[in-house]
Amino acid sequence: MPNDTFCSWLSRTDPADVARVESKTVIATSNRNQTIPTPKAGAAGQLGYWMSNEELDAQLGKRFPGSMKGRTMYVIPFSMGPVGGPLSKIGVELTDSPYVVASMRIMTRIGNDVNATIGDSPDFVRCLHSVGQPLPMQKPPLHAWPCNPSQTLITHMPERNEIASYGSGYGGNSLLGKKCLALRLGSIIGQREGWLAEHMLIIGITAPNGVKKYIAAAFPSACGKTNLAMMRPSLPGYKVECIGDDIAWMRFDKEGRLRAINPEAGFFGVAPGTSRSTNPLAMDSIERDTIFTNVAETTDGGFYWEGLEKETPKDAQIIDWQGQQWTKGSGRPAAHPNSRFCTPAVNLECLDPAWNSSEGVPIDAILFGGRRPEGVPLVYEAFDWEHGVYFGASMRSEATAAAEHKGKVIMHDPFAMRPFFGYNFGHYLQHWLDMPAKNPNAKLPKIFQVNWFRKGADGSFLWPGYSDNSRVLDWILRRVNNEPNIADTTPIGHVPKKSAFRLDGLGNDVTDKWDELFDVPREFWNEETNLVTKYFEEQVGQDLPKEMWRQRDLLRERLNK
Ligand code: OXD
Ligand code: MN
Repeated sequence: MPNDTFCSWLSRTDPADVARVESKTVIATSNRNQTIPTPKAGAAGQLGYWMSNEELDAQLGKRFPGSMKGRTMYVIPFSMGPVGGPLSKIGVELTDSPYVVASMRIMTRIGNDVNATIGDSPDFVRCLHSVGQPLPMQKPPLHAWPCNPSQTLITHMPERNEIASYGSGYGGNSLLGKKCLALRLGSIIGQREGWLAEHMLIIGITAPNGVKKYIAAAFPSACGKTNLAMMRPSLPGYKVECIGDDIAWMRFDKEGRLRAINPEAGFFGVAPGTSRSTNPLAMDSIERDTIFTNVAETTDGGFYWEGLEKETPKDAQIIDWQGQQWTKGSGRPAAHPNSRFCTPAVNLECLDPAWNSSEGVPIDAILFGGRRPEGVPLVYEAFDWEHGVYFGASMRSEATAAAEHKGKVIMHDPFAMRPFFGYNFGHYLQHWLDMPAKNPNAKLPKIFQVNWFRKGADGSFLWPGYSDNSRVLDWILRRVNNEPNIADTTPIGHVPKKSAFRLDGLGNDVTDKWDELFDVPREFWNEETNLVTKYFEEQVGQDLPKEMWRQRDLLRERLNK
């Protein structure tokens, strides 16, 4: 790639293997209701797919025997979290994909010290992966990317501490430490052991007075988590440092502080939209040691994707993600919308000094967010923990390219975990609700909802986002510090007082839009509440904790007072 000294790699995949495949991702247990809620009669369940252990054995038996024939099988011992740390977990992945080996080398801690930790203990997750194309193949694979999309199946077996994935080489389908272990199995282990495995970034924010606080934030896939995790604040004197951009494992310690680690060791970021203006620090870190997947390439060996137009010479020749000549205006994207960079955490200039700390960092605030073009204010704060859990449970967001969903429909994505719940979402909610009672000395983080994506009547974004999101973080930290007189109360939560919010340095084109940005339209919110009610009834039914109905009722009351 652009730098002669350091090496990077471009992989092109078979166009039929470009994203996570949620519809082929299952959890097998002996008890269906432990794994997924029972949807209302006639409704299709959206909160995970269950399989019986017997059916699973039959499906795996049809796929795995002989599946690696002629290929090299690699054995990868890996640690999620610092090796030997009290919050960390060990896995061993067998795979026939060198791409997976190289990517796991970046995304997890692998090697002999992990082996030493395993010792004679059977307490590790057994992970099996095959691209599902024994040799010889009848015809050579497209782009040297063997896969078997029609037979793809990604399976989790919590009762056996096992994961088996067949047919796909792509990201979350094949790097089994990530979504499979750290989120799906992780959430089950967390429920059992009393901690939380969440689809959240973790950042440290140092305010101009030198005081540092950590926050965790959940956003659905491809909603700007990596950009927030590596933000360069526009507010003078602020510093943001990154612990992780995708997954947080969190547990209350003896002193009642919620401690978080990032179980990963690299970033598997969505490439399109990443640029010197949106995420300069990511751009610096991907100059070397990086595996690119399905991005476009310039003929002089550089990378290219949508969003890099201004940073690429006008006369650059571009080869698209499928290896074809590409010209601007051709009507098709140069890079696949879910194309990725996979880069080691240690490349990142703003990596937090505590990123490798095995006991984790103390979390003072939890944010939930999504892409909401209408009705949802820039930021608002929950009245208490239970109300915050309702924020997470009722999250909705525009679909993105990270999985197989199409179009800009607004989807329910509770806790940004819909594709990643390892067990029944109703029980997951109960686990969150039980945290205060089970940790009586807990210093509960405050909970906030954020939305960088609200649009005005003319269809343009009301808020500049990116580095200016530091203004939102500033207000959040001041709320965490209990600064008086900086919030007003609305039916949906506390919002900033305009006079107390750092708008200095923003033009009138932004500040004049304050009322639109923070409007809480009653009609919209009543309808939103109805949609969430329908979702809870259809998808979660009897498994929904009564506290969620109570929060729904309180919200309706406040809206219609
Ligand atoms: C990811 C995802 O890759 O959420 O992080 O899809
Ligand atoms: Mn993710």
